[in-house]
Amino acid sequence: MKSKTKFVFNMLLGLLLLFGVGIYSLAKLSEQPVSMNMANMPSGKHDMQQMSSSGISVTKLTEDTVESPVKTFDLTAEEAVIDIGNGKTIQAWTFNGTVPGPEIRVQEGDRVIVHVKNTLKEGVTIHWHGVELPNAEDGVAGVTQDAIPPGSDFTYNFIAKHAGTYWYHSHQESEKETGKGLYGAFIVETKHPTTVYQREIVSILHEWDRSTFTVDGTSLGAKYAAKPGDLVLLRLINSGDATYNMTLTGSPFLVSAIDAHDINEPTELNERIIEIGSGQRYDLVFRMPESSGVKLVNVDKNEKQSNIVKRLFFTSSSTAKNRMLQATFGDGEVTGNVNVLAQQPFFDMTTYGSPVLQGNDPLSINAKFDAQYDLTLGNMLGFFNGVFTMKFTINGQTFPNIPMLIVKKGDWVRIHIQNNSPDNDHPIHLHGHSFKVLTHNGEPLSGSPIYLSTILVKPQESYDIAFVADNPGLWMIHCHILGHAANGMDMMVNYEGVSTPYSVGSKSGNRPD
Ligand SMILES: [Cu+2]
Repeated sequence: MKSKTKFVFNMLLGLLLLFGVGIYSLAKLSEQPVSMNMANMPSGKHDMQQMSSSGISVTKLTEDTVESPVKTFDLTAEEAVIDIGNGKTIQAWTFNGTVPGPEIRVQEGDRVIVHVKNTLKEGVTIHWHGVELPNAEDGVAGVTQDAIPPGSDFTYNFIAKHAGTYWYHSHQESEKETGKGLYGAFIVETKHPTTVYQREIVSILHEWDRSTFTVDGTSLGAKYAAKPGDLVLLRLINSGDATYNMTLTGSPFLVSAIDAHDINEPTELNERIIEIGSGQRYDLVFRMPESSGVKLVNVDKNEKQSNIVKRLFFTSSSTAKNRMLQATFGDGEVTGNVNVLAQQPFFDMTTYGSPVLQGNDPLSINAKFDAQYDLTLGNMLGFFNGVFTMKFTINGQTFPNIPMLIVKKGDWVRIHIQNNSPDNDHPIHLHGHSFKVLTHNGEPLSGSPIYLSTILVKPQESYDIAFVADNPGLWMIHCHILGHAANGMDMMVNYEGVSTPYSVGSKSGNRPD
């Protein structure tokens, strides 16, 4: 080789090597530590960090010993082959052999005792989504407990304090395990019913491999018996990742509760389209017509096509547009025209129902807050835990580098959430608390007070939310599109002075998302 050619060749080789080393070290640098203690995450407030490592352990934050009626349940995590219709069977991970798992139904004030046995080959937990319970019962692997190992068991013990629609799911590798079927409904009945329903129906919406959609475990369309004139309470739960655009046709309806919180003076809606974010629950009330049926349908609002990057790296954030997601009530024909539903407007929780006197609900935009935080949500291509992928960020960072929010017991906390992702919904879920929605895109709410445990933040939208820090512990706040959570979008809300003996990472095998 001529010396000049050789020189160029060597230089190119050197550059290539440098590039390779660069990529390798970027990937390496993004790898998570083998063991992370969630009480000692970066906070920017060093003194408080010290306190949290020496304070009360989450294991001590258990339910009071007060006497309550006891309801006991047994759940066994086990593999089962599930027929979801349309010729498709799933090698599912189940509780007690069914998907959804058994409905757990108790009364307000009951002590709920759930014995969980794990016969799977991997660890599991149960998280009680939306339930305000003591931290030790929250079921987050590596934060409030170790994942229940194969062949072992674990008992959850808490009092169901507030009536409403909730659900449960595994919070060990939650994207995989909830996706495979480890979920079910948790219903807390009110002790003082003000309305008598002739029918009560629980419908869980789920998706499988981002391609098959089921209502109540079937893609064939669920069928529910109901008689003419029946007043029906329909509890809708989104256990999937996508946002579901759902409406009822054939009867006007009320949204009586969202995320287990009653709406004040709900008004009648006709074919209004409800966007149900992952993890959210909507209670709908309708009366069966005299001779026709009622149908629950998924509506395609002709959203823009997902772009190539999204298709390559992550697709399930797009809105589910699938006719499999439907259910019929009663035997009669449905009178509404399903094909024109897409032109109906969206339901707007920020103007729905009536306000209450402020004295009865003091959390407001004018209240004095002890702590205020800004969370800006986004996504970008990059290395996350050693892999080049679409990562989902809060304030530009990914788990575990997102500084935790630190609160004290009794604090009034306000959080501003802005979604800067160009086309990803982010349903943000706070564990252990309900929060009040104060503003939407800077505008105060004008209808009923809205309390949620998961808020669907659409692209370019913002919300202010507020909560009272009345439940000490180490609590996750994360996107409930579990694929986003698994790619970085989760962080902690930690009370000062709470520690955990558990850790997240490959050493313990605890992976909450
Ligand atoms: Cu998200």
